[in-house]
Amino acid sequence: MGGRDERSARPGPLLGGVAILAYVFLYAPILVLIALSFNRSRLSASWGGFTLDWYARAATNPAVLSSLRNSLTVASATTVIATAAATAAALAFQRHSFRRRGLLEGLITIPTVAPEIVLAASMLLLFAAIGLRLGFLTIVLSHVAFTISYAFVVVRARIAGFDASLEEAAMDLGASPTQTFFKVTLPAIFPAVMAAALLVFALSIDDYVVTSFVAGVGATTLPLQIYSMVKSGISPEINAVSTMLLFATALLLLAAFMLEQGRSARLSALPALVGLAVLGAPFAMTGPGAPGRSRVLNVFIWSNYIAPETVAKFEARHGVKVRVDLYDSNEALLAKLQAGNAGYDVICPSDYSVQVLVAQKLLRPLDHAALPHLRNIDASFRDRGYDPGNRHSVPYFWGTTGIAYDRRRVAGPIDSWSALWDPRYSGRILMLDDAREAFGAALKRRGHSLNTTDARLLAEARDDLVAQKPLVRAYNSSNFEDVLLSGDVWLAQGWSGQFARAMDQDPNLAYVIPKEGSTLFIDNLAIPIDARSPELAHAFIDFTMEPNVAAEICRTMRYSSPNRAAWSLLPEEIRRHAAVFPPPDVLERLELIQDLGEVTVIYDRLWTEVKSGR
Ligand code: N2P
Repeated sequence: MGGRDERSARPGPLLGGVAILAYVFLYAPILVLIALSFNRSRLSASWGGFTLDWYARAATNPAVLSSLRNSLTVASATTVIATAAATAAALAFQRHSFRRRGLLEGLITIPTVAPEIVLAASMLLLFAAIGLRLGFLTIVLSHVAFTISYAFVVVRARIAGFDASLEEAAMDLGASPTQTFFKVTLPAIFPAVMAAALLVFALSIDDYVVTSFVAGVGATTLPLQIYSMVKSGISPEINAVSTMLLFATALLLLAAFMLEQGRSARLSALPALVGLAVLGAPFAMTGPGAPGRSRVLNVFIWSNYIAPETVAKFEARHGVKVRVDLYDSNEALLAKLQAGNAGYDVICPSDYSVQVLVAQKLLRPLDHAALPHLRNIDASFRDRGYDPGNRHSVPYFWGTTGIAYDRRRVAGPIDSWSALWDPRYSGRILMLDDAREAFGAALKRRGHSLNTTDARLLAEARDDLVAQKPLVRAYNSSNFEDVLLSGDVWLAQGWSGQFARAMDQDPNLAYVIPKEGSTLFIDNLAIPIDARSPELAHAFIDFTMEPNVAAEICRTMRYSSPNRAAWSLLPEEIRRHAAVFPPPDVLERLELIQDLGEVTVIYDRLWTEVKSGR
């Protein structure tokens, strides 16, 4: 017969080409990530030679290790609970027929297709409603809730052909139900159960979305840690951690797949064991972690606002552990505190956010007797309108919003916000991912106050930002200075301190506060109303106001210090740095962002319109 055998026919060149492209599309980003994890250079733009350094660093980074430990704990607990429950459910559906079985079975599997973000938000609401404090328990409960469906699908499919007469025979021979389960049922369905367990483990260990909603302080998992590291700049260390996580999950999934395909348990155990070994290796290399300290202070602060060595000094002095979580916008901070149960002891809201938090009774009044170093704060930063008498907050850093640019690539000195709308720099512009700052730039550019509540001016600013969008390479409030340093963008809106640090690394960068004016921010330390260690929180806040400490914080982070006693301790080049301590005529052009009450909602709506590309 001249008929073609479908199965052996080779794909035509077109189909083959498309298939290859699809694989490239799928795997190119991962390959780049893996390659960069071996890159000696910090910058992703250039290859500095092969190194394993980043793996060594990641494996000895205490934050990475403790988040890995958390992830393993959560994933193990989730695996046991979800697999057991799913197996029980699958057996029940297999053995018994009851009304609405199809419907009920469908309901169990819905979470596999439901948007994860919906599940995440509803979990958070549920926990708030029943007053459950966010932490390990809430993460495990949520992970069980979404992995159970996957486990169910796997077990159910595999036992569909399970011969129930074997169980009946065992019972007839006098075995009790328990004996029957362990001697007959379980061995028969074991590969399916193991496959489900490995899948659950893999899903749990790399979940970000759900976890980010329901994790409280101290329960930072590895994916959350990776994300928080990304906020302070993508370092190859993150690429190394991600590569290890990827490798381990892929092996676990491979083992699950092999078991499902009916391969022998022994053979399948190999990838599973290697995967688990990769996850456990950092512990083996470093031995048990530092002895657990009893008291813990949970700090939630802007990224790039405190150096690990400063935190370590406080830990050593007080014999406590300080956990630091990071954020990049006041809105993120407010959302976290408003959801309740956040568990932080010290936070760092900007001026207008202090006002919002005080109005919502979310801050604890400060005990000034416990803050003797408050006197070091310069009078010009005390007793400001957003917090009269510093009853709820003390200034930590101040700074400005401006434009930094690469002098080699940008023609002539920049002096106006309009530069960020210049089509010559299309695709080379970065804007802060921050509603008030982006609108601030658009409003100032047209000569308006960045606190306007005039609907017409706001609509016009929105249109300007929409028109600017095609020129914008990225909206980024976390490591904008790195993006500039890497050469990906030539002009960036951003905050002074990080730009001042970038200027040290690359003398071709310049920082300017546009002539139309800009934002002055004063960021403050404060204590949430539900802080668990308010005394320690006071001690920490006071510590940051000691002259030496305040000087160190300013020296390492380059944001401006409101601490008068620290000024003389700063090196000359910082004291005279125009980006860190701008001259008086520049300061005059600056405005503090104010809380606009109900109008905030309008800013949020218009900003969403800009971002979603109206
Ligand atoms: C630090 C950002 C500066 C804070 N990453 C702006 N209020």
